[in-house]
Amino acid sequence: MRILLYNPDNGVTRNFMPHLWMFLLQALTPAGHEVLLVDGNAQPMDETQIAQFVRDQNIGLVGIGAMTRMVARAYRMADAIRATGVPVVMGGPHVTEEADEALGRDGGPRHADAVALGEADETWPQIVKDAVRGELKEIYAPVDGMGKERKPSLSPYPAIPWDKLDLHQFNLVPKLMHPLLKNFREGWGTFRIVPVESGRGCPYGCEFCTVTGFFGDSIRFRTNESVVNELLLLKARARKEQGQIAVFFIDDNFAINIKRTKSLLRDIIAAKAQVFWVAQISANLLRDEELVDLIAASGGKWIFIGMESVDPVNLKDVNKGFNKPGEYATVLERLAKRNIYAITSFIFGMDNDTPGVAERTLQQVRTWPPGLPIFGLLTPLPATPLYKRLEAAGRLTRPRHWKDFVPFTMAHTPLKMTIEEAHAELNYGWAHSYSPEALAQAVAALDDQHVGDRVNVFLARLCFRGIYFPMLRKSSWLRVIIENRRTILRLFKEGVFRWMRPRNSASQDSFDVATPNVSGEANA
Ligand code: B12
Ligand code: SF4
Repeated sequence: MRILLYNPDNGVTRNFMPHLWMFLLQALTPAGHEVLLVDGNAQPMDETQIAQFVRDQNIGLVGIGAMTRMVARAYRMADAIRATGVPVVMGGPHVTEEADEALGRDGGPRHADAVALGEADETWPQIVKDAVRGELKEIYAPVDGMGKERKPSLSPYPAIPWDKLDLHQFNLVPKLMHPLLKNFREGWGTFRIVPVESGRGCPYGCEFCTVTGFFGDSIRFRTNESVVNELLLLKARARKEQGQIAVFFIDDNFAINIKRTKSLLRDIIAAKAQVFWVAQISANLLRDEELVDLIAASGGKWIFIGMESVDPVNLKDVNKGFNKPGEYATVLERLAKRNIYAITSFIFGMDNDTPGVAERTLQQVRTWPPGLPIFGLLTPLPATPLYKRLEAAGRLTRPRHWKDFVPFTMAHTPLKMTIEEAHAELNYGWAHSYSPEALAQAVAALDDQHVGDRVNVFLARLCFRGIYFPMLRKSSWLRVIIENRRTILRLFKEGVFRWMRPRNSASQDSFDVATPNVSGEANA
């Protein structure tokens, strides 16, 4: 059977990274089937096109995964596919919480033939077998013989054949630039950000977050060896293609068990498996100097920190009191000292927020080493404690907000400002952090750093701008490039100047040249 795994586009920007679930389910598909992957962010299709694709490719089963914000789009695509007579299975966090909605048991239309609840690592092979026999059940739940929920242990973990997969649709280097860039330094003909997980679960239970409910509060880890082997495979592929691969460790809190994270990072260093990587780590775990040393030595370049608010009252309200705004600056400086940058994520529209919250937040951000501030609105995602609290208090203005999804629009009224005021704060945060002046300042603040680091920060800011300001058309990119021409020209001149200078042996551009020694254990 030919199976299509499809991820709907988010309608705002081209996603910079493919979704892990597709590769994982592909690797877990029983032998004898062919699995095609289509990510709508990289290969946009409308309903007619996907139905045609399914017919042309003789697809026998379609799997669709979606977050809440993409689910309305996912349902429309599923409807078009089911109209061709091909069954659709849906999975992921949204339909796990709202299975009745997907199956049309809530009085609305039916969108899926079957729903995979929770983590589908163990149920997917059964789903495929049932589909072959034409005997799909409506619900697949990961349970043991006693009917108790069972979480995959991640050990063993399926080997994703990164060396053989067709990753064409996920190359971030424009085709035209390939011949020019493939011979630049160690090769930049392709650049891909690849999701890798080293563990699942988070015990913190922040009120707005789906993760603790979905993955559970007990954490499961892959073995170090399995992660290291995956990195080596990715590194070898990048080299073969004269390109680059960076890894996004998608664990919700990559350092949740510091001892284990250090041991993994040491193993990565010892195996020379370093690639540049990004991970999410909460600020409280970055107090450990040795951990931060190991992050730097193992290739860590960007750390995503869910700061959420600079107001301790807000943090306590959403059960994130372990974040201490007073230590944010110290943590960021600790990272910056090692050329590691932070993606600092903030939420506006919290209950203690008042008009002016964006400027108050930016006043703090401006005192920190430059990184990537990003902003969102407090969103009641289905089944989260936040959703339940707001529902019980009668505060939801759009209880099924995902059915009529509007990006960056609140679904409840904050306590101390109006919905419109919250939207204005969000807009202020983005506009003042991603204007050409703000980008130029971020680059200038790194004047004492290697030009590669400045280019890194600048390019990342350009890409992250697209989270909020639609960047789907080539003309939007062109406009942004023109607006930022002075900074681009400056970086270009410096880059050319540096490129023409002979390379010194301690170049920061490649991990193959020198591996810093960390606490004397790097090569242990
Ligand atoms: C990486 C990531 C991202 C990446 C993008 C996604 C990508 N390209 O991978 C980035 C950083 C861009 C991102 C952004 C956002 N994200 Co995000 N992200 C994640 C994260 C950390 C990992 C996703 C992952 O790969 N997980 C590991 C895989 C194995 O798990 P999985 O995807 O759930 O898949 C398993 C099952 O769900 C199931 N399954 C999934 N799909 C399917 C499909 C079929 C057919 C079947 C059978 C089974 C199945 O099987 C898989 C194996 O068990 C998750 C948290 C988490 N731990 O999952 C949040 C998460 C998915 N993100 C979330 C959110 C809210 C967002 C944002 C809206 C951020 C925000 N707060 O504003 C944006 C919006 C993205 C956009 N514009 O498209 C929420 C989604 C909640 C929800 N109900 O929708 C999550 C769960 C985190 C949270 N705080 O609650 N995100
Ligand atoms: S620490 Fe992060 S992943 Fe864990 S519950 Fe809080 S927001 Fe979710």
